[in-house]
Amino acid sequence: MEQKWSQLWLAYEKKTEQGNEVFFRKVAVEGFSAAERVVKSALKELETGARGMFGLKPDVLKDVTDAGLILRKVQENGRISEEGYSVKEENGQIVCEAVDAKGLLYGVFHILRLASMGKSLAGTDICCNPDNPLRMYNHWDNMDGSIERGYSGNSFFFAKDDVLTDERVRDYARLVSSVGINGVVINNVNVKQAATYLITDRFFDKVARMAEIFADYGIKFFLSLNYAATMELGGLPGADPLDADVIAWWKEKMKECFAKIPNLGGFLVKADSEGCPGPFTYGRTQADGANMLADAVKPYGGIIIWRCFVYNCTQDWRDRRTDRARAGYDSFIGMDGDYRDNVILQIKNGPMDFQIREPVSPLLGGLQKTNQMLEVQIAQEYTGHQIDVCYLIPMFKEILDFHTYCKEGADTVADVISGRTMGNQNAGIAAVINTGNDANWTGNDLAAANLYGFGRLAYQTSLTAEEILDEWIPMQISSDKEVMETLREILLSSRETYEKYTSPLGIGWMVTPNTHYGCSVDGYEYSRWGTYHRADHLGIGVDRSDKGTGYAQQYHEPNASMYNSMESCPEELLLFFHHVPYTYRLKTGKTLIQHIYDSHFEGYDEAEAFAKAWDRLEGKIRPETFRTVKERFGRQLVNAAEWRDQVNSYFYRKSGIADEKGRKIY
Ligand code: GCV
Repeated sequence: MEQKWSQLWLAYEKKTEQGNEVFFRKVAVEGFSAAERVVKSALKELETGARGMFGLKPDVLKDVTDAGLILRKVQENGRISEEGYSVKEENGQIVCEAVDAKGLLYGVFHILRLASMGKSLAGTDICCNPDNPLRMYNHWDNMDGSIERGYSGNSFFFAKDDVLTDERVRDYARLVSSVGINGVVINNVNVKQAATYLITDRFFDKVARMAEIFADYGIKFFLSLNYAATMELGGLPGADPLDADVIAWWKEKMKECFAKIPNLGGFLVKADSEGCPGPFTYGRTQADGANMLADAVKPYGGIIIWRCFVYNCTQDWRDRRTDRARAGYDSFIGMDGDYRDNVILQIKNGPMDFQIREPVSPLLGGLQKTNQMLEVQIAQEYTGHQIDVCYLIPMFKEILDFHTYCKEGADTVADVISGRTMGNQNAGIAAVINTGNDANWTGNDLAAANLYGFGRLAYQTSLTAEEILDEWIPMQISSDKEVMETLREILLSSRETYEKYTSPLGIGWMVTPNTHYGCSVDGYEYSRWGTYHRADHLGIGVDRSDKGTGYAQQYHEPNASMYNSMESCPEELLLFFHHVPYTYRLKTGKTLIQHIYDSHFEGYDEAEAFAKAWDRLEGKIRPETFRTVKERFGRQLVNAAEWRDQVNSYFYRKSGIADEKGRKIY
């Protein structure tokens, strides 16, 4: 049957050149029950891959002697951990070992990946264990089918206030488990209307059915909760986390939820944020709210993932003492160590909101006795709406590699969120996902590199951005050498290019309010959202040093001092931390204003070069992909030109300083 949607990197086109098919003819399962649901999925995946690549259906044998591929259960042995696997070719047989079925499934996907990349399986000898216990995708899907910050169609989980459980959900589960994702939150953190009822009989049956599809692929199922459900569903007058009736209601509700949805892992909660209710309303702390829910899910092994995106979104722009960047830390740091073991605080990578460049949130590693999870966004809300190309894995690598100085020897963000710093298991990484029901899932075909790459990075943090592309490009786009090289070049520089033509030096924002696509330099400048650039006729940037809002002091030393001084502050974040005169000389010797001009001209030129390089690949790429990506490059160019012209004209008029190179500025 012709599928209505693409299989992305699981498309498995014919790949006979490496002679890998010998391994796929006969498969034996040893120690695992072939009837176990995740093992069954692993065998099914092998079958799909073998059919596509070699046109054959593997026989499943009981005896390993004749098998080309052996799937073997082993005891935990210091080499392979839970959800880990090894793959080794021995005397013409591929042996995949794992201690549990999830590890086995990941091992099978690894074998398929190598074959699909066109690598020979002969001589394979690898062992992989996941770096992060929790590796999650967060959907911001609404029950009417819309997706908050979605740029690739509508939801494939919901439509018309109902839950969908069709083959697309299964294909989604296959895709994300193939890159190692083990948890999915299906609904938007802004839980309203029908979504509040996901934890009631109105939807339990369908939700449980969907959760079972995920269970087949070793994925735990999570829901976002409405913190005020006690009022909206329970008829109680409030949601005070210390109120006995509220506590009792949630206890009963959780008992019901875990009974009705066996594959439920727990809940994600956005509280006291952007209009969402929360414990602050009752004079309680974030810990009070999170702990109350954590106690209710504890008997069922559930976890509460509590978001730290808490800030005052009704600030007065004239108020220069309130700094949105400070808010997350100020709201959570005082209760470090007060959270239950089954609470995880989920922290956005930066203190603001997924800008093209922000410093790492000081809460990460600032908290030293609390479970932490990193939240990043592959939905390109502020990074080009999946119209503009923006490969985000290099940014995520930077974040993970950042030294927080929280503990000698294990202080990077990667250490903190993997559990290495504190020895905790409830930790991990989540991404706000970029999918929708477009046939290609991600709007721009090239945005699938982020969908693929995030999962791979979450599983194996040491993978480089280049290695991830070397896996993804040949599987989904083409293994042609010129295509590989061109795409590698475009994708690896795409984040910096986007930064250059939008908002360099860490200033961020300057986007069209609400939609967050396109330039509007002052769009948010005189509004309540707390996202200012503070440009005047002399300079630009926000003073967050000890003479300004004091935000830089939220970091451990030596980061606090580094950010505090204009001289030692990394220049790519200069305007995030300092208000800088246009005449200030950067390390390149250029003045700030000249840097702004140059960066925007360069950014546009680079985007133009991407479009031209793509054009040269015509005939080497599937026509549909070629055409749709070409169309997006065209739109990216229009966007880049608008940004360049608006930003340059704005700062030319503000500063009165002309471009040294005399280029066209309006
Ligand atoms: C889901 C930003 C986005 C909102 C989003 C919010 C959040 O403010 O613009 O759409 O809401 O972040 O992360 O909760």
